[in-house]
Amino acid sequence: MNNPLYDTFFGKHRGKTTPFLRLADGTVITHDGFLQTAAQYANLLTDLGVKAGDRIAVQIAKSPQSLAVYCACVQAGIIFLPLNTAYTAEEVSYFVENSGARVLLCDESRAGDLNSVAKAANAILETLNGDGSGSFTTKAVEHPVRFDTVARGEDDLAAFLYTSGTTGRSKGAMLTQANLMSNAKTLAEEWRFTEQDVLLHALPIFHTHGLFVATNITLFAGGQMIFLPKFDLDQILAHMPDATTMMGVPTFYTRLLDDARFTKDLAQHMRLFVSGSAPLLAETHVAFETRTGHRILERYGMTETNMNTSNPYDGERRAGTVGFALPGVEVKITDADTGEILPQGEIGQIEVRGPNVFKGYWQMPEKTAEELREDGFFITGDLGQFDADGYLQIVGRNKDLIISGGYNIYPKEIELLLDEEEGVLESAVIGVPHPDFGETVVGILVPRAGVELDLDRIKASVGTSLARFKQPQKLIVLPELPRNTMGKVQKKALREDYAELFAAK
Ligand code: MLC
Ligand code: AMP
Repeated sequence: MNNPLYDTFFGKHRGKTTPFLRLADGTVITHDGFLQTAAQYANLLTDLGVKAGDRIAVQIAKSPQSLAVYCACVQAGIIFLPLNTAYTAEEVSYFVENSGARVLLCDESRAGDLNSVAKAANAILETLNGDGSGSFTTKAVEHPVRFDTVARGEDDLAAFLYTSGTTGRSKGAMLTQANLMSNAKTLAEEWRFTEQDVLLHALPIFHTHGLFVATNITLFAGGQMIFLPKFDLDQILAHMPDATTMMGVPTFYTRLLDDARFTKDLAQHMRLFVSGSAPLLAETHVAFETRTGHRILERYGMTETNMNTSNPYDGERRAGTVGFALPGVEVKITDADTGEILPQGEIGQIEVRGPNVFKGYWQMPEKTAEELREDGFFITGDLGQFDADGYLQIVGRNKDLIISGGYNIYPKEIELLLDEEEGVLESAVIGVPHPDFGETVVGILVPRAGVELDLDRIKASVGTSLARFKQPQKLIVLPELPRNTMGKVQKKALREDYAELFAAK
């Protein structure tokens, strides 16, 4: 059957007994073994009544099995919707309802919480744990290890990744087969990935970076991954000698540099280190080169577009920049008011167009129209400029967004919750510099007249709704918020006031 994404990433590895995944405990999973598990899952999902074009929501720990669910979805034409394992039941409930997911797959420990979520959304709840056990596995092993691949076209949807918005509610970015294939092919070629490569994979696989960049490139090139459940310094150091490449968010690199065991010797044989998802400080770039002799390759992307730009593999990897537009991708800097292209060197909004750019937000045509122009250019919400040699520099954001350890956090979502707390008149949530996460969340609260706010209670209260990584690390009480003459809250001033809050570790 013709299913370009399956054929390009998975089908071509059928029958190969070569290693695909190496686990921390030494277990090796071959390409064919992986595909057989995925085929069992595809059979089971079909048995459960899930059809091509349906969605399944997946909130499970990273494991070979969870990756096989992705493969099963591609093979059966089902739209894969991975979710951050830190999301609360309240957060998951929104994604399941909004996407109309037919199945919700979760860890057994969350089943109690999520049962009612699935029920309310009319979805089937199945469990799959980090060790591969669970109701999903028990049922899947009864199924054949071959599945008739469902025919799909390049324009068909392969995945939804939810991304929050400045208005609070998350939007499901619809990614097609062509989006994923074109980007994986381009990146594998640009970064010279081959079947000889062994990628040290410690990123989560519920986001673009770990799934669509790291994994898809490896699948495309036919290489292997050392597949670690999460970033753990000891494990990274232990497995680096067996790897050729690594991808990470800046926090990975600052943590490595903070450890004296990370030496030039340990990194010498590595072919490539890639960074993205958040700004890599120029000083980290320089410190990394000083320590290891390697220049980290920084690239720029986002959920809606996969990767847009990259520093060159050959040629100068310039610190503080995200390089050049990838082949086939157009990048322009425009005036936010007029949409006109600005002269080289001027700061403006970054717009991108190419086969990597998503199809729109699920059932949100107005939101799609606000960000995706009719001519195909996507308004990223990032601000940038081209330097004299054409390298793109990201200088800020036109959107109210905090990036903490590579996770996006939209202040509006937190402000809406804080504003509902008893005694709170209004709130402002800002990102301040943090030595480990790059930025972290601070909430500023203005109490109603005469009220003394109980900050511990407020923290606990928002904690029941919000994933841990979104929760303010500090709440600060102010009599009023700074505003400009138009009445708009001056977040820049607040960020400046609290810039040093987490300065020392
Ligand atoms: C974990 N915690 C975080 C956090 N990650 N807090 C803020 N920001 C984060 N990113 C909190 C936990 O809630 C917990 O809090 C404590 O830190 C320890 O948890 P942990 O699980 O042990 O954390 P750790 O393993 O240290 O995780 C940090 C991290 C991880 C940086 C390794 O967050 C990570 O892997 N980030 C990568 C994110 C990513 O893949 N982004 C790509 C998005 S795609 P407490 O209080 O309970 O102790 C994208 C497009 C593109 O942006 O261009 O790539
Ligand atoms: P997400 O919506 O989670 O995919 O995050 C995408 C956002 O991460 C982009 O819009 C940028 O703001 C940011 N980002 C990704 N890569 C980089 C980078 N190399 N440097 C600075 N910011 C980045």
